[in-house]
Amino acid sequence: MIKHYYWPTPNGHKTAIMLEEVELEYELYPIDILKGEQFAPEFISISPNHRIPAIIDTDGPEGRPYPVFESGAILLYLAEKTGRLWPGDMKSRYDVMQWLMFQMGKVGPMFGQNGYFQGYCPEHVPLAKARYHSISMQIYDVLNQRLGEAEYLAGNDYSIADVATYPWILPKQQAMHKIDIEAFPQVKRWANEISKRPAVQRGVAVLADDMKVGNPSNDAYNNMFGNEQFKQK
Ligand SMILES: N[C@@H](CCC(=O)N[C@@H](CS)C(=O)NCC(=O)O)C(=O)O
Repeated sequence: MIKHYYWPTPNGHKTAIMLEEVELEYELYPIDILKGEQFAPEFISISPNHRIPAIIDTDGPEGRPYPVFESGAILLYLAEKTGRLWPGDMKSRYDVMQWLMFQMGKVGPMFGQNGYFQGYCPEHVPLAKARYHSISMQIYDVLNQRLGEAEYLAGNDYSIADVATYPWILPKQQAMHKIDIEAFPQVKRWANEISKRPAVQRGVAVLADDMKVGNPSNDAYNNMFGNEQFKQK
């Protein structure tokens, strides 16, 4: 059984979708990052960088409980455990790996910064807004080019690379990131296709009403972006 430590953000949606896709039995452990629940020592013992998502596989390697943090590692772990959304041959695996790494190393971190400066930063910082918006547009362009030559990010088949990337392209993310999806028709086509998958709809719906984008309270801001975030734990 998988214990899923989760809050409904783009990184959280990745593992929520994956668990629905691979149909493993799981229990939900909400970690409200607006309330600072991510700083509880029990959670930090599972996720040392106090970020969701995280899992514990109660039936891990050698039959022992095994904790995993970092969404990309969790997707790989669940893919390997189930043999799903992760191809068998080496070339196809590394086609997936490259786009998964691109999501983890570029899409998530840069869209995250763009979202912060567009939607959360209490100051108007024009240079930061322009910089992260331009980087995000450039990333959308890379995705658009790729999806013009392949149906899914890693080729013909839907994979964990798509599971990782799709939640960052949801309409509410586009709005926060100030992206006009019409300028990226292949990304629009791909996102539309993925949005029809029942497992994706179930995954994105988990606790969906609990996460509001923008306008956090002072406490929530401090927990996610302010003093609480940077205290030594
Ligand atoms: N690289 C991490 C990033 C996870 C992450 O940034 N999670 C955010 C929500 S999307 C979080 O838990 N924030 C709480 C905090 O920063 O304390 C991953 O992919 O798992």
